[in-house]
Amino acid sequence: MESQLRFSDGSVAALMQESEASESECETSFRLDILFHNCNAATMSGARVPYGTIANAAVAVEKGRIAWIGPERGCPVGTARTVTDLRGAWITPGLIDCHTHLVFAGNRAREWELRRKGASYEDIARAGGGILSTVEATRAATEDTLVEASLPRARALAGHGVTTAEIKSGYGLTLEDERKMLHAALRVGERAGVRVSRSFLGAHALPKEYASDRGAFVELICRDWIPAIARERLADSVDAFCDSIAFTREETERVFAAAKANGLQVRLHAEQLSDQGGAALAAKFRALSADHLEHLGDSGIAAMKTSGTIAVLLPLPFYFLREEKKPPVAKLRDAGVPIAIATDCNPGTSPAASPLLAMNMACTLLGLSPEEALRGFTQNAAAALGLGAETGTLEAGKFADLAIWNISDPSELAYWMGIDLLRGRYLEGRSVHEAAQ
Ligand code: DI6
Ligand code: FE
Repeated sequence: MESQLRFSDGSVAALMQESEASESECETSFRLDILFHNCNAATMSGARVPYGTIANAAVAVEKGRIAWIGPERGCPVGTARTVTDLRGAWITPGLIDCHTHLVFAGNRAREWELRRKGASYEDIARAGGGILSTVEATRAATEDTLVEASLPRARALAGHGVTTAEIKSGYGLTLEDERKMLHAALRVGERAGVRVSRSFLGAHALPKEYASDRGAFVELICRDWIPAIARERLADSVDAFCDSIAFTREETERVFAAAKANGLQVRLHAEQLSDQGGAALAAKFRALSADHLEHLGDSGIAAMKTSGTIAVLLPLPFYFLREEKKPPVAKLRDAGVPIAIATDCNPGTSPAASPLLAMNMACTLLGLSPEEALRGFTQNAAAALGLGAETGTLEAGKFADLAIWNISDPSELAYWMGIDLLRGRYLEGRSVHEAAQ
C-alpha cells in the first residue's frame, strides 16, 4: 500500500509500506522503521529558538535511532514500515528522571504524620527512624517483592513520558541487600519500558550495626563493596549523602576515591540540609552531578562550573519538607552551570513519581522557566547521567527515545497538574506506551 505524504509546500511524496516497496521502486537514501509526520518537535537541542522547536516536523526512525529530523517539507522520500500521522501533536525527547530512590519496600506515611505534629526530618532520623526504617523493610523483602512494590512507581514515571530513570541503592546497607536492590532496579525498568541507570548509594545512612563504628562502615564500603559492585557491573556510578545527619566531607572523599579507583563515575547528595562543601568536593572528583543544593554557596558554584558538574534540583522534596531556603537558581544560571530537575522519588522526602509536577514546582517554587524545566528533564538530565551523546535531545544519531504529547505548546508540560497529557512513548524506536499501564 502506498501512503502519500503531503508536504506543507503542496508537494506530495510517496511513502511505501515496506512489504510493497522495493529498492527499484524508490530512489531512497533511507529504509525507515517509522516515519512520524504532521507534528511539532521540541528538540531541546540548540539555543536558536525556544525549546529548539521545529514546527510542522517529521521524524524518521531507523534501527532504534533518529535517522532524520526536520521540517516535513524537507523530509527525504523513502520507504517506511510504519508511517504515523501525529495530527499536530508535540514530540519531545523521552523524559529522563536523573535522581530517584524508587526501589524500596514499605512506606513512611506514619512518620510523615508525626512530622505534621512538629517532629522534623532530622529529629526522626536521629531517633533511628527515617532512612533506617526503610532499610529494615527493604532488608526484609525478597527481590521479587521489591520488584512488585516498586513497579507502580516506575510505571508512574513512564506515564509521564519517562524513557530513562536513574535508580539508587542505599536501603540495603549490606552488600547482599544492596545487590538485591540493584538487580530489582533493572527488572523494574524492563517491566516498565524504561532504561535504567543505576547508582550505588552505600553511603546513604549509617546502619544500626555500625552505629558506634563509623570508620569501619566507610572502610567496608571502600575496600569491599565498591570493588564488588564495579566487578559485577551492578552500577554506573557511586553516590553518597554528604550532610550533618549522614556522612562527612572526609568520609565522602574516601568513598569517591574508591569509586574512581574502580572506574566508576561519582555523583553527590550535596548541601541539602546544610553547607558541607560537598559540591566543591564533587567537582574535585569531576562528579557527573551534585544534587539538592539548597545550601550551595558561591565557591561550590564556581567549582561546579569548572568541572562541568550538572546541578540537579529537586523541587518535590523541597516542597514536601517545607524547606524555605531555595537553591541559588539565578547564580547557577549566571555561572552557566546546567540545571537538571528530578523527582527524588523516595519514601521519606518525596513520595512522588511525578516528573510533570516536579517541572511545575521547579517553575512555581524555584523560579525556573518552563523551558528550563523541560531542559532539566531532557538534555541536562542526560548529561547528569553521562548519557548526553545518546539521548536527551531530538537529533539525528541519538536513540529514538520519544514522548508524544496532546498539547498545543511545550510550556503546557510544566503547566497542567494531574492531567494525562501523554499520547505515546518510544524507547529506542520501540513503542512502550502500554508498559506504563
Ligand atoms: N536525600 C534525600 O532526599 C533522600 N535521601 C537522601 O540522601 C531521602 C531518603 C529517605 O528519607 O528515605
Ligand atoms: Fe535523593
